[in-house]
Amino acid sequence: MKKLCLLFISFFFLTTLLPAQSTQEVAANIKTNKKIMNGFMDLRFGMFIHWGPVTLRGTEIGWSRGNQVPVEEYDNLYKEFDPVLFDADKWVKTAKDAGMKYLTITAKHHDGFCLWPTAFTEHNIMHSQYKKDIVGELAKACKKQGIKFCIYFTVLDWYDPNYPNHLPGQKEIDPKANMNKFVNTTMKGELKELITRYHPYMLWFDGDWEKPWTQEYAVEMYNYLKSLDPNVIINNRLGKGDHVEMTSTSVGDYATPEQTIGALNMKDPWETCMTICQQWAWKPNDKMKSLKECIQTLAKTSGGNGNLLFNVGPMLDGRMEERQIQRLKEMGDWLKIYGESIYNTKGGPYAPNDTFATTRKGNKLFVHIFSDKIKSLSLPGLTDLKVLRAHFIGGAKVSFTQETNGDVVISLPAQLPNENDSVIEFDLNSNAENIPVITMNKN
Ligand code: JFZ
Repeated sequence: MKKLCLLFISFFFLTTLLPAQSTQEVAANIKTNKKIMNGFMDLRFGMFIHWGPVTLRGTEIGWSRGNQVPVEEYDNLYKEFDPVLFDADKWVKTAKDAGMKYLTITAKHHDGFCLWPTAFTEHNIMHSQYKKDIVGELAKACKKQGIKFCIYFTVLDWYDPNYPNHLPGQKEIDPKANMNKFVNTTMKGELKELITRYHPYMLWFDGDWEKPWTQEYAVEMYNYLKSLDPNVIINNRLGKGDHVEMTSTSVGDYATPEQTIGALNMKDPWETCMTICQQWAWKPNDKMKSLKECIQTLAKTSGGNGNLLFNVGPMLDGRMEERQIQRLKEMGDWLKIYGESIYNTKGGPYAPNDTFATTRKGNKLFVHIFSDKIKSLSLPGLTDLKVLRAHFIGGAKVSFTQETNGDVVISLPAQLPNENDSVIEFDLNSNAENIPVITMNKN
């Protein structure tokens, strides 16, 4: 009787209470643990790589299919894809020399082409001229050179007949498609291969906005991936909804503002993804960002307490462009001097602007100066603490005064030590990480 009763109670719980639990609550319960997320956020700077057969045309990955490149032509490009100069070690070294701590490759973009030898579709690298496992070689090179290896994977698959949309922006659902089968067989199968073979540190999902993809699929997928690797980090584009900020219904571990620097957020982890040129995939003679823009983007991202996933599109022969390698190296050279004000820091307490950004670590407050037009800078609201000393990283002492209300006024020299971002290191008499967010008055 007792057993029967228990059985009844369990049955009641399973059938009545569990379904009543909203997707929202389920989603909130399954985040990656904080220690792992803190480790990720300490890295601050990673390389995004968008690459595939479409580089034979130099148009945008995925989106140019059926637009600038006819579908029939796009879908056959992989047969002539032969990036003979691809060298995983060189790519990873380029990332390392830039000061990047992780690397994310588009294993599969919306066009459905897979850069690894998957068993789930023939639309993969083994059926190109090249026939080498790009994902595997990058995973190996990252491990060897000591940077974290991560994988971009999109929900979309315009090539697979079971995925209900076959073209960019297609609204009608193909009645012959089978989304359940696509998700449970193809998508899960491919992701299982990726996780168990290459052990990615993070999975960068995309495509949550697609109609056939539901929040229920997302929650189930998150749990499935976590069952394969409980530590794998997952961005918030697995679940439906806002990319820019985490919400109560987010499925995933961190927010993903795109092509724009995220706002200061001391609570939720976030990572801005941004292109070094204009296009995600390689485009000949694409307009490249200046070194100033690159460095200040990284400093502002750190100042807002976020990471920067900076995108490079390698060429059809497998090389990265020399001018991009150079630009990245210049960022790395800046980081060699100023890295302590970026890696392992927290952003804030001020929100970054075009004049300055702040980062902090223990008793140190770092002030990144972007503009050489200012003679002095006021930092308000530093009450209950004392600034002991100040100097430019790698340079001279900085003169400042601290008023009785805590406000600090910095006098800047006519010539700043670095034209892109000169960093002043302030020693405080207490932990800078405990300062609450300070709002600047605009006047
Ligand atoms: C997506 C991809 O489509 C793009 O190719 C690239 O991989 C980037 C990192 O992520 O970009 C988007 C995402 C969402 C929209 C547009 C582009 N959207 O919702 O309009």
